[in-house]
Amino acid sequence: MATIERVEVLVTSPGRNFVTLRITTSDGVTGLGDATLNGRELAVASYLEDHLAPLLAGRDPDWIEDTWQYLYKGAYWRRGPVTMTAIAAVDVALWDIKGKVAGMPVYQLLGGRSRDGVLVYCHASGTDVESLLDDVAAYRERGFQAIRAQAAVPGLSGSYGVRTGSLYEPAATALPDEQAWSTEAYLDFAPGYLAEVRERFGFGFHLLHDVHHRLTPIEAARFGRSVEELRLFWMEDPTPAENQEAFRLIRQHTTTPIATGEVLNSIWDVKELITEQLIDYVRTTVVHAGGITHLRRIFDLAALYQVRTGSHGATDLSPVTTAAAVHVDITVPNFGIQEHMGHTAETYEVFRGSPRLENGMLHPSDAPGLGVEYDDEVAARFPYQARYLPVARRLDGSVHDW
Ligand code: EZ4
Ligand code: CO
Repeated sequence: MATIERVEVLVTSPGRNFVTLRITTSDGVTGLGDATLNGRELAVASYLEDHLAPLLAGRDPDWIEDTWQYLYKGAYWRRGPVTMTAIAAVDVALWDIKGKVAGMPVYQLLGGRSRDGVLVYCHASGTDVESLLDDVAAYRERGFQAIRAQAAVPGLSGSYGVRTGSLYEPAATALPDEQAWSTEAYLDFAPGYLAEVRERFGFGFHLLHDVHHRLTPIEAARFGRSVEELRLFWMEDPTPAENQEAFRLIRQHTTTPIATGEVLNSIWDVKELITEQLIDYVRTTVVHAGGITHLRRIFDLAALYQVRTGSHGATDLSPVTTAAAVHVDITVPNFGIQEHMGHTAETYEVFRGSPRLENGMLHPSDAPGLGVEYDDEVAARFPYQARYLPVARRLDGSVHDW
């Protein structure tokens, strides 16, 4: 029997921070798992290094389900992003190892394909409407079939989700950037530019929009209703989801499809959303929702209620997560769409072997395991840098209450 021999926590920042777990067995097989929790990276690194690594040494790497239960139930403290990201990293690394030992890509271990490729959506954004339209045009030319559109609200210093440099990166400052926000200004502005996108480019592609949890339920209901004719693929995170019941009110007022779950990390966090059919797409992903083992459980529950998948895939999810997500996505019957933003060239030097992107679809590697390798030498050139997500303040100076 092979045993887990080495557990390494690797931190690198090739344009942004990534925490990666590498497990090596006594047979010399290695597996990778992403452990990146944007803005709270070192908490997960410590959880893995100080609390999980000592428990993993000597265990049988074959026992993935048992290891998941042992780490989750054994913690006593349940759920939460730090715990679930740490467990996810272990889980994904063990799936990678299992695939390498079996000589199969992970998607084969999960039952094999349900589809030819994984439909992705990209991020178009603009500091004004014209630059957003240019960006949409560029992504259309590159063959993307689904596009998220965000434009900066005029007069507001911080409109979350808008690219300012060459790469979209909301965690861009050494301390949290405090940005002004006005719901009224946003609600007056956003439906108009989404309409302009449809006017200019028509309905022959999927159009998405991310509200980033910035509306109350009744405001979200009004927003959803006001864009119904634009036939959005979804409106994302219309309101925070700690209170799952809040989505019922939105649901009662609009047929605009609803997606949520990128900040949620367990099946319990999405249970009412799914079983009461309050959402159309669940956005939990491998890295923050307990790995492949737990994510499949969420997706299977969702399938019973005609809720489709739409996993988070922003820049803070490493190429290890992209690969793992695509292995899962290609197999699940109720797959909906996968977010894909891509990474810096430096990131792809550290993580080699990402899924292939063609005509707006991602294709998993057929190499055994996940198909991603980590280059320690390149990674060492990019030390950790403190980076935080912004905080929004209302015009009266208070931290926003959503
Ligand atoms: O705010 O990944 O849909 N994508 C998003 C992202 C998230 C960041 C947070 O770390 O909303 O931009
Ligand atoms: Co989002």
